[in-house]
Amino acid sequence: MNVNEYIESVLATVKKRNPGEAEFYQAVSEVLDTLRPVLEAHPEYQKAGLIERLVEPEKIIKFRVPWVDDSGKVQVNRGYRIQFNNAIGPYKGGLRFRDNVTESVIKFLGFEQIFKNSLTGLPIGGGKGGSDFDPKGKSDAEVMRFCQSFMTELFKYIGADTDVPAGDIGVGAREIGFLYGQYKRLTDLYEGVLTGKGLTYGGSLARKEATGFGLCYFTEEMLKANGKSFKGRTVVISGSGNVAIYAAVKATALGGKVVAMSDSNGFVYDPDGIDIELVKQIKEVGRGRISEYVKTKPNACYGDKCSDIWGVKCDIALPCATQNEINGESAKKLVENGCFCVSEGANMPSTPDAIEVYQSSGILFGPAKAANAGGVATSALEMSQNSMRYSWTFDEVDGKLHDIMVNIFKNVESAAAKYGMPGNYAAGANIAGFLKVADAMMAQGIV
Ligand code: NDP
Ligand code: 2IT
Repeated sequence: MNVNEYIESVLATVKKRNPGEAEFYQAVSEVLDTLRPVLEAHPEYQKAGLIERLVEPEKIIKFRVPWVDDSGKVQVNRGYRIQFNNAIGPYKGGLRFRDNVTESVIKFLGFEQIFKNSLTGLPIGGGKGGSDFDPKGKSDAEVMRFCQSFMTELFKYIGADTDVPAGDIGVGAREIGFLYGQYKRLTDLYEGVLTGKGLTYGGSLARKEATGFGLCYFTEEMLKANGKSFKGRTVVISGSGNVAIYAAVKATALGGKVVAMSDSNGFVYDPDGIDIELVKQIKEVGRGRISEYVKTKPNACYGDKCSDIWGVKCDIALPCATQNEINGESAKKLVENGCFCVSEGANMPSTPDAIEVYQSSGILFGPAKAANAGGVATSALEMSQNSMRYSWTFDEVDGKLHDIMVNIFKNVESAAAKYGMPGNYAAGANIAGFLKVADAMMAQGIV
């Protein structure tokens, strides 16, 4: 079987074995498509059935999460933890709480996490989990009861040296606190089993900022390599959660002007530049809606369709909300309006059609696996600090994060060039992330 036939046969098996799981299939085919030259150069991978093993999660844990709401009614959600690959370290990856979470979504996220975690250069394997529970609109007491029920099952499968979950959409400091409290109660262990913890109980300085800051460090490096920078550039950032807010902070600090942000209901455009403190107040403190922004900003306007944010004229777009939020049509709008760089804070925010538009129009494209790896990298730094029973200062962690992101860019850039696709950072990220995992899997035998 030649390499093309090999890839086609693996994809056919993925489709058959995971019926209807569109997001998972999308993530796998995007990666395999870019690995052709690597598989040509390394026939031993095919012989060892490496790709067949890589696309099959090592373990899928799926469970009922019953809890009682404030009115006394019993609610039932579904919990997941997918331990995808631990060739290079304990499973590591976030938990997502959102009503649209399915096994396919967790699988795509877990699969991408393998390569992202490898790119960080730190010893962490790939995993992801979550639930179709949405904390939005729930009371703190309801969120706590849900988190306690979720952890009552999950704790059996995780541990500081086994599998270390963290946050993602819908899981922030509040949820991590409740989850950690219940883990400790069930196990009597005070260990670094979760990252993104509060600063008083083992959290790392700069973890909250890390994904957004890291995204901008990576993007600045990519811009620099192409003779550009954030300075004086107009920036559009989708989302207004953890990643989006700190991307906005850093993009502004690097000289960019952020003019639009969004949530799942709509977007705001502020020609004077987004007031990030106000966004923090609305979203982090008030858990409110981005539409509230225009109440205090008369020059700003609100649009009630979140995808219309891609029609706002900008130089640099940083999608930081969710998967498939930029389709081919939105990508075309970005290009028509002069956008020259798209760098992904969210996981898989661009559809395959959108990526084709970027590539055919020569846009600088920073793929999620590389561009948003700063969050999990800093989670790994939190694990190190927990193991040492020590804490680094903000500047120490931020400095390490910066170096990690610069290194990721360099590795991605050189892998793309080495395998004949210079400037194709999506291919470079997949290849550089894959090679370390592949090498470890080869060394460890057929497991
Ligand atoms: P948050 O829950 O803090 O924020 C999510 C934001 O995205 C909110 O503004 C939310 O709006 C918006 N959003 C969610 N779903 C949709 C949707 N279907 N359409 C439009 N907007 C939507 O999550 P994070 O900021 O942590 O995560 C954002 C993205 O970054 C995700 O793709 C995540 O996987 C990725 N990521 C996160 C990392 C982290 O460290 N947290 C690390 C690496 C990647 P609303 O307020 O209406 O819900
Ligand atoms: O997608 C991601 O990399 C995250 N949600 C962060 C995972 C982590 O373990 O910090």
